[in-house]
Amino acid sequence: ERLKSMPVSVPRSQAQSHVLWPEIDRITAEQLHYARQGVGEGVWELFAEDGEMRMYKREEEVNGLVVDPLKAVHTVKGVTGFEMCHYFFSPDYRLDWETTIEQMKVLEKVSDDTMIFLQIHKRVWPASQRDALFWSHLRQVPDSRDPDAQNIWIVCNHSTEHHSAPEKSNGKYIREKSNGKYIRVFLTVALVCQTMIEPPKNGAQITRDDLTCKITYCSVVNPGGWAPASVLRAVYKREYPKFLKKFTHYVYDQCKNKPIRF
Ligand code: 18C
Repeated sequence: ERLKSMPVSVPRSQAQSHVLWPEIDRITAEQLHYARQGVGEGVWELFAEDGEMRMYKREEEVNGLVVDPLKAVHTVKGVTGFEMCHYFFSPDYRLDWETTIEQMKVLEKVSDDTMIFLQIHKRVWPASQRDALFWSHLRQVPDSRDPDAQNIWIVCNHSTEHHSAPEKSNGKYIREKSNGKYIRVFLTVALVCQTMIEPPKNGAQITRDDLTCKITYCSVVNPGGWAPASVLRAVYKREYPKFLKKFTHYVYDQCKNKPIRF
């Protein structure tokens, strides 16, 4: 009885005193909820499939700009949800797996689990080059009702503003020469990962063979300015599957000879 009523202890983020905290907290919770909803009911259209990976989209436009929401599910053996989220969140590994980036900078380290990033992305012909400024937050899912909750982690990325990189002039803070040529995209992205453990027989130690990571990746990117719809759709149909395959292989490779981290 006593155990039942004990709160699940999830460490509180040190980012709580930051001005962005209410927004970070709210959007992360919303994205978690959204990620956990399935892809049934015919609203989502499958557009890519490879092994365990499935990618779905919904075609949507806002003021003539393509903003198709994307939802992907994947299952990867041998890694934990924490490991996946750690490699997705940390700036140290970003350039190892992120192939759409030209430059990346941490504008502010709010705390160990919350940072503000500025990224310049590769240009896609014939559109203008894009940049993205967003907060990124890593957390363990605090939900005491779900017995598996301790095994769920989320990284949420969401566009924001920052005094050190106003729109249209930010390039100069990374690059010597800039004339404010970047169009800023607006993004909301969530990576939610759950570790499933197959209990080893006769109480043996858990090894990587006993682990399966269930991944959900959700993304909405508003291109922020003119971009031809057909090119944009062709780009994301190619780039999202490429990303999820490359990223998950990368994490698998990084982790395979290291101790398991939950
Ligand atoms: O989630 C991912 N990465 C995170 C860390 O970087 C973060 C970043 C999100 C990416 C936002 C997209 C930025 C625009 C990119 C411009 C296009 C670059 C393509 C280059 C190809 C050589 O959350 C993983 C991201 C996975 C890949 C995303 C591709 C998204 C395409 C969306 C198109 C919208 C931009 C319009 C550009 C004009 C195209 C005609």
